[in-house]
Amino acid sequence: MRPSSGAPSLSDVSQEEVPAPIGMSPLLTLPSMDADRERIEDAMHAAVVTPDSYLNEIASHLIVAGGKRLRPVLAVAGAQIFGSVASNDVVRGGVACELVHLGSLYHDDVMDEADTRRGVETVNAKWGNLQAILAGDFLLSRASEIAASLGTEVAGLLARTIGWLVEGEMEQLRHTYDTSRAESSYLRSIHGKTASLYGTAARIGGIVAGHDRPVVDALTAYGNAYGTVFQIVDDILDITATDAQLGKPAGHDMVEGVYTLPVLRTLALDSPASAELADLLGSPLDAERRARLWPSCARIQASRLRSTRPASTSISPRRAATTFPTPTPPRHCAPHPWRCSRRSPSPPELSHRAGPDVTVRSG
Ligand code: GRG
Repeated sequence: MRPSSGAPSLSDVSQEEVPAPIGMSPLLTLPSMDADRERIEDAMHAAVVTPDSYLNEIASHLIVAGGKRLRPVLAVAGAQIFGSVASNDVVRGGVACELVHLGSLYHDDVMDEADTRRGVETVNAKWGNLQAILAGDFLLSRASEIAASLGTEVAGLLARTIGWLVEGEMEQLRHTYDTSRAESSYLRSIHGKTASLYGTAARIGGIVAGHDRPVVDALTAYGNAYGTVFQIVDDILDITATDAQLGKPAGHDMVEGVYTLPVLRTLALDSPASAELADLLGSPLDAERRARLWPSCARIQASRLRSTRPASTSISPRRAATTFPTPTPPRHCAPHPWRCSRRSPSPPELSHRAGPDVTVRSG
């Protein structure tokens, strides 16, 4: 049914018309970043080497396939804010975070029964679920080993962050096919599953570089905000980008019952697009409802995340990063403010542009 509002159908807003989504992170344009990324690449490959050639191949599969390496990039950028060169330990700290990210992708692809990632076959599709789970565990073990070599604070922080990833994923799981999912649940989930690892990467960069605590805390807040925005953009792209642009199937989240911010905002609208979407979602899709999903997505694009709520409910990256319950660091970590609050120190002027400038606005 075509809505009377004149909202475009899929033929009006084809996937081809969507602009290429993946912009270059400003972090990658920092002066020394080309050389630093080579160091990161070498350290990534070195970290997963084992005498077992079978495990070697499986554990390095997604590393070879590519990836942006944003977590180590953030650690290095955090270490360099006063102009010094990042040490090898900083690079290794960032690599530990990237290995956690990678291990979580191995497990996530098993849970989702995913076939493609980074434009190649997933580990589970190529070798099987058991191999993917074990290789994911191996990546986590290597990450832990590196973190332990950097001291108890880094080791404790990384261990706690793995817990946050699981908590974020569990929050998402708890609300599968829940069309009345609150935005607070979405924000809690993306903080755990994505933003916390970015915050930890930036924090480890600051700790290992020996920066003062207020600077380390500011870097953590920056990393959390960066990761929050990153995930919101990722969730929008899941609806607006093509399979080729993503390197994995688009629209996957909605089909799997994971209702993210653009979907929740659309459902909250008093509009034909909202009514149509609500009719489609709420349970696993049969073939007929699945076929109607893309045209509905075109209308989500057309709605441009506008909601009927007043502008005061807008989520800025900073607000989004400060909305979650404060995670508690492990006991042996020095206490630190995990979110910006009036009591937290103001972030210092960073010597580079601060992350993607994205605000999700209503109204
Ligand atoms: C075993 C650590 C562990 C966790 C278990 C499965 C799970 C709990 C968590 C998965 C969390 C998850 C898949 C979050 C999504 C993170 C995300 C935004 C991935 C895409 O990151 P990019 O764009 O990917 O940085 P590349 O390919 O560039 O590395």
